[in-house]
Amino acid sequence: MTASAANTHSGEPGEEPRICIVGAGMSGILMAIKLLEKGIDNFVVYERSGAVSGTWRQNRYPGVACDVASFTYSYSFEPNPDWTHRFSPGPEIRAYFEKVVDKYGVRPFIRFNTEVTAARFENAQWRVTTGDGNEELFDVYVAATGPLNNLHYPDIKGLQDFSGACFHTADWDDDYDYTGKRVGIIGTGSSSVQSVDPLSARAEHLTIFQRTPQWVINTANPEYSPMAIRLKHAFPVLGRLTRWFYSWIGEQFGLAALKDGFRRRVVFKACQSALDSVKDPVLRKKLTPDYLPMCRRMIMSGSFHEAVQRPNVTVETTAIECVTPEGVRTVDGKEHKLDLLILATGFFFNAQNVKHVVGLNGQSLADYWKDGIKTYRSISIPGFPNYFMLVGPNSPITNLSLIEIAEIGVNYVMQCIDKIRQGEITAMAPRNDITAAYMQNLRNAFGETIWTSGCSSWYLDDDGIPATFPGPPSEYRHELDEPLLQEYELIGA
Ligand code: N01
Repeated sequence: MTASAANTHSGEPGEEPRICIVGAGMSGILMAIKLLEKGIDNFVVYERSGAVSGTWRQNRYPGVACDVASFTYSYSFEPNPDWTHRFSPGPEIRAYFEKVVDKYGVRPFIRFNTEVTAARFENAQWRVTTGDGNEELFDVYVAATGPLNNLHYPDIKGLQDFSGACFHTADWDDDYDYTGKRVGIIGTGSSSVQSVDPLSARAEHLTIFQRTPQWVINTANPEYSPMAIRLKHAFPVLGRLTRWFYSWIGEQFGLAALKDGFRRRVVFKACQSALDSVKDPVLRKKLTPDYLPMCRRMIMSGSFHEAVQRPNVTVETTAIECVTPEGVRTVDGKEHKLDLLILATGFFFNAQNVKHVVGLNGQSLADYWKDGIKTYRSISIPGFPNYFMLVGPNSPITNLSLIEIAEIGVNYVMQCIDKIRQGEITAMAPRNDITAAYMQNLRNAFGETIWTSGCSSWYLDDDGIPATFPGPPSEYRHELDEPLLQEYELIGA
């Protein structure tokens, strides 16, 4: 085991703090770019896989695409006139990040295939241990691990005994050809809904095992013509206007979730009309949720309702009893014979996977959060100095561009790093009383939102408290405009 103290910050003005970024996905890449822009190169990006782009590397299932418009799902400083669709396919988004990483010179700073297994705050620094047994010291720790990357596998009897192919949507077997196969998919979230069209187009039969129906908004996904792309190259203002328009739509959508009113009625109407396009009343009834639209994350798809009505698609609503070597048996005794079983069963919310992070006085983050997640403005945590989260719990993680949210967070963290560089402080952790008051305000505000109207969802913790932000993105931006040092415990000030 080695411990490297080289290049650590002495606390003297002008000294460069050493920064650790965990995750080379959308927000980790962004953090690295902004550090380099400021001339800071004393940082490491740890990436547990062998490639960049996070969720877009992990999710390669058929039909994977962004569910917010591409012109908002790109860095504000790196517009991409070449997006081919309104909601671009996953591989195109992945290629965008690969290109950006090279253009901004981030790749040499990434340690690929290196997982952070422990992070401990001791002697005013973060001691970071990786899977290969190495240890390094850092002044600042930036968690850029995204909200959803730890796969949830269902606990279904017999799953291990299935003799066909079986994989999670976020661990897709690229070599498996499902053409002409009998395919089953467990789950009806965004991943499942996006894949119903391509799967049913080639499979002999597709059975969707549905435990809970979902509201799906019909969102057309037109391809941009070569002429439209050329125009966006020639007149970059067109791309900026498109971005502004979809950001505005996102803001309206966010407001619909926050309070009752005409925006909410528009969304409800759109959901109902998408459902009404299902002609068979039996199928329509199966697909009808018993909770309000937007209570769970809204699903966007331009192909689901048409695809689910194909003759080779069955929506099975009888509960699963077990998986057998041949397929799935439902509790009514029916055997569904399958060649491929897909687990579209989602993720553990990342905030639940923080056992390896230990702050002041040896307290683990898991322990600090054992009675519910508490954050200061989504970005930092009392007792965990210089630990910053990008797109952390209590940031707006609903149907918005998470790139816009990450940019707000990175701007905030950069200001904190600047204060450390100036020698104003060595370390900062939010005050307990301020954080408690902040969380109380959030809880009070959640009462009016759609997320607490009665549904189960990955947004909610065990007590039914949403892990999102009860305000529009503009309010979040305002909250994270600049660090308020009086709300922090400061070390070395
Ligand atoms: O996962 P989910 P997802 N037996 O958690 C079912 C983002 N995303 O991967 O609802 C039977 O939504 C579970 O049933 P129930 C997006 O933020 C983005 O689809 O709990 N069923 C549910 O139907 C999204 O919200 C994009 O009753 C079981 C499903 O599995 C988030 O990822 C694309 C079960 C899980 O749905 C997660 O979406 C894809 C069991 N034992 C995803 N266990 C973009 O477009 C679970 N289920 C960017």
